[in-house]
Amino acid sequence: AHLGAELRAALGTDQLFLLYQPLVSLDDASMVGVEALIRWKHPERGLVSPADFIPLAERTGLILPLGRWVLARACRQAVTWTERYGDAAPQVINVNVSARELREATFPDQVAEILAETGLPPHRLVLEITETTVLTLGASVTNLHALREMGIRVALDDFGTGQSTLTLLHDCPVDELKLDRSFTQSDAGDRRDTMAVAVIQLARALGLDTVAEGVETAQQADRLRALGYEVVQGFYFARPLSVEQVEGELAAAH
Ligand code: G
Ligand code: G
Ligand code: MN
Ligand code: NA
Repeated sequence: AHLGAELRAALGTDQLFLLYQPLVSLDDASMVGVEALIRWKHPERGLVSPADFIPLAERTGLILPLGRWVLARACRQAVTWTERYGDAAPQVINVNVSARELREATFPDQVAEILAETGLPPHRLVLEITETTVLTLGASVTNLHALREMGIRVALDDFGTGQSTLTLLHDCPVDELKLDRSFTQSDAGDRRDTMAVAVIQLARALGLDTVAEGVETAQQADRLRALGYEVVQGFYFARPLSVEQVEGELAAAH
């Protein structure tokens, strides 16, 4: 059958599930948060990458119910972990949001409903959007303001790979910059490393938090620490983990 139709049918089944990649403090390697990442285990095709099915879901509009499901599932999981593991539980839950979702006039109300249903405090939710998403937002920058007024945090994902960055930061209300992994993974002193230097200076000047993505080696972690980055993500510290794997780590830290 058609992949789009199969994705529609998969919604609400356990073919779709979330993995959680830790956000780690460079200070003490503690798990300060997790990013929810969707996975689709197709019965015949095996694991289908979200890089393939999210664009499809965006084209068909299925991203709207799918995105609501991701958000509700992730918020509920964060609350469950806090109930079980207290302060050892990840403080924030990051959820990726597509342009199509953010453009919906009802999106802030939907998020508010999910927070009310799950009991997750708004400051524990971080919505990740891309520069491209913001550029296609148009009038719906209103939605970003509404979400931030509710106390929800907004992060610019893959920061540095999009366009019109400075204008965008001026016009668009965000709390956090996620340095794209192409800058994290460079060698000290090369051109891309210079971007890592510039981004933390920019973030400090604007009062924004930072996360450096895609840390794969101890050298990269040391370099980022020296530059002043405090929170990172990447395979060197942890891959996207199943619920059971996260709970294994939390039980050890509890
Ligand atoms: O997890 P992975 O690296 O395979 O993700 C590939 C892409 O899919 C990334 O750009 C990531 O942001 C995106 N992605 C993963 N999960 C979600 C989700 O729940 N919603 C949206 N909109 N994008 C997601
Ligand atoms: O676009 P976004 O930043 O949301 O993409 C998240 C994706 O990045 C996840 O699918 C995850 O698998 C991938 N990822 C996370 N850490 C690393 C890393 O250290 N190296 C690489 N190459 N990919 C990573
Ligand atoms: Mn992301
Ligand atoms: Na990311």
